[in-house]
Amino acid sequence: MENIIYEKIELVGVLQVNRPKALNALNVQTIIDFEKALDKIEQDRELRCLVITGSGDKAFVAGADIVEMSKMTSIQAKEFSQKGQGIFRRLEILRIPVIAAVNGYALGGGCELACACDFIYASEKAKFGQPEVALGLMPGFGGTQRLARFVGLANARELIYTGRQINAQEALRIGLVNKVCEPEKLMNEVLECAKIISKQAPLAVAASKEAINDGFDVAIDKGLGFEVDLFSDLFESEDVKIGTKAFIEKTPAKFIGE
Ligand code: DAK
Repeated sequence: MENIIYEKIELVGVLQVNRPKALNALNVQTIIDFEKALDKIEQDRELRCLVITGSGDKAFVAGADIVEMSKMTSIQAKEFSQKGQGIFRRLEILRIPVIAAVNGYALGGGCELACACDFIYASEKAKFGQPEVALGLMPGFGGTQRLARFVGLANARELIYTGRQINAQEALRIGLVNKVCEPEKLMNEVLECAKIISKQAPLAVAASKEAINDGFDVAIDKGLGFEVDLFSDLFESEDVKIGTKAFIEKTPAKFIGE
């Protein structure tokens, strides 16, 4: 893979978008490489958490590749948009949590990529924005749908209609990011959080993710129904026995993911 670096640190996958010369902008090749990495990640039953970040110290992802986009026909734009949306959706419904480690610019498709993750930690140097309207475009990788789920409709509208950039502190204030870290500490903080997630019962974490995602858009009674079903299903797992027994015996639980 030319534009994606993927490595595993114990049970945590780290996927790095790697086109630092173009501030990690998503061109067609990067999207293809991303798809390949995701194929591998989806099949890895050992993984407990995925972290997404950008190469270099300047950008997470500065958006879709504007140079490439400027030459696209509307048919190519549709294919590009569908491919990008497909990847982001796969991340959103991946059975393990995905954390965005935003180390710099997260603009346009970069902000949309971060919003397709479960939550975001940012470096003090991070900048977020949806500048598409300044290019005659609109968000095409889910920004009109997902940003509001992080920051509410009014904040999302303002960001999308003005195209303005916000810094990490403002992103924290409006709920786009969970935590702001010193740049050199960002990855450690994210990996620390991923490690804590990795120690929990994987089926329980996956079921929680599914209930949160599926329940978000439906009437509360329907969402609570999803929770009941997923909650009761867990009682068929070994990990419930392991977790509850460990609590009673006052020993640490060692989950097996079954
Ligand atoms: N695409 C291509 N190249 C980019 C890029 C991008 N998005 N962002 C930066 N680069 C390149 C620059 O052209 C420059 O290349 P060279 O000139 O060195 O060859 C290099 O990265 C370094 O950037 P700068 O020299 O500009 O660095 P600065 O520090 O001065 O500025 C910046 C950093 C992030 C403020 C600036 O680079 C910038 O404004 N970049 C563009 C940010 C942006 O507008 N991003 C949103 C892109 S639009 C859709 C699907 C998806 C989308 C839309 C529709 N469908 C098909 C419906 C998504 C759209 C977007 O994401």
